Amino acid sequence: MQAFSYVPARTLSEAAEILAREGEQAKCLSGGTDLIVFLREGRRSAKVVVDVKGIPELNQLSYSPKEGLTVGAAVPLHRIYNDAQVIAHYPGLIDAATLIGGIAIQGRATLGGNVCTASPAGDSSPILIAYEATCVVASRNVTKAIPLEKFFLGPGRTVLQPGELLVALKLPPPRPNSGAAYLRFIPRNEMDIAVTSAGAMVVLDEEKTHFVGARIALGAVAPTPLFVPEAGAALAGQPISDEAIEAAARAAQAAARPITDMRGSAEQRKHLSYVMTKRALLRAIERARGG
Ligand SMILES: Cc1cc2nc3c(=O)[nH]c(=O)nc-3n(C[C@@H](O)[C@@H](O)[C@H](O)COP(=O)(O)OP(=O)(O)OC[C@H]3O[C@@H](n4cnc5c(N)ncnc54)[C@H](O)[C@@H]3O)c2cc1C
Repeated sequence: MQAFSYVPARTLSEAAEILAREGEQAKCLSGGTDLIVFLREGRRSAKVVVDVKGIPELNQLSYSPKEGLTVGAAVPLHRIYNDAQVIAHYPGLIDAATLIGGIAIQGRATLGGNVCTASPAGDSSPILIAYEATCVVASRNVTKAIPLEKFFLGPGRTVLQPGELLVALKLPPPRPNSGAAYLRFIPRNEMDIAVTSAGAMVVLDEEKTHFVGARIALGAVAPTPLFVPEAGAALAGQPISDEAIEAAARAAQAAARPITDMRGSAEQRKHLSYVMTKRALLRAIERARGG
């Protein structure tokens, strides 16, 4: 592995200062489950590795009915899926957090690192997009908020500029009568990367007979995690019916533009976009109805 200096940052301004000074040659380290592998394989290079796990803002995990959920970028997955508020209010996030790697990986890996790696197949992105997550991004001078669906540019590429880091992901409070779910298709039960995945969040009316709205996102079917607003639009205002769900699943399938690789063919992924969207929607509806 290429030699690098290791700097454990204690404050946000210290990290931002180093990132601004070192530019492209500085990399943030959270759990290291991607970064260390990438550095070892020569897929990333770094002169300075800035450990961000000791920065308080990146370690916050808080929920309020008014503000929703704040997940610091360095909060490991095990803290997220063991958190009573996340379990109660964001079950779709639990679906994803418990799927990533195995127990050992979940002890270190973070949602922040998962989205910053920007894998099209990353398991957290579809459900975070469905939940309308916003990225809080900071640099030496500025803090800004970016909707997650606008965060990705391509495989391994995000809108983050040299000198910027992800501080937290913010999810709005769950709407009344809403439910969400995340599912992925993999050939084995665990420790594998999604062939195709879907995250869905639905909002139902008071009677729970009609959709008020929905947000659907897919994984591993495009160069970035793919938000499909057409699928949500196919549901808005419609009665909950097989026809409406079918229309949304077909819209997701139409939006998917997958490639063929060692994990699956483009044709299989197109089909899976339909199947996984349907299943994620059915689970989200069940949860919205209290199931
Ligand atoms: C055995 C194994 C199994 C896995 N299984 C899955 C799986 O099933 N599903 C899945 O989605 N992933 C899987 N992964 C990958 C998953 O562990 C990572 O994507 C993880 O979530 C990244 O988080 P991290 O904290 O380890 O990030 P790190 O490795 O520390 O960082 C990842 C990237 O993000 C950057 N970064 C980190 N924090 C910040 C920040 N605050 N601001 C800006 N940039 C930052 C780093 O510089 C690096 O480029 C697996 C990995 C392994 C090793």
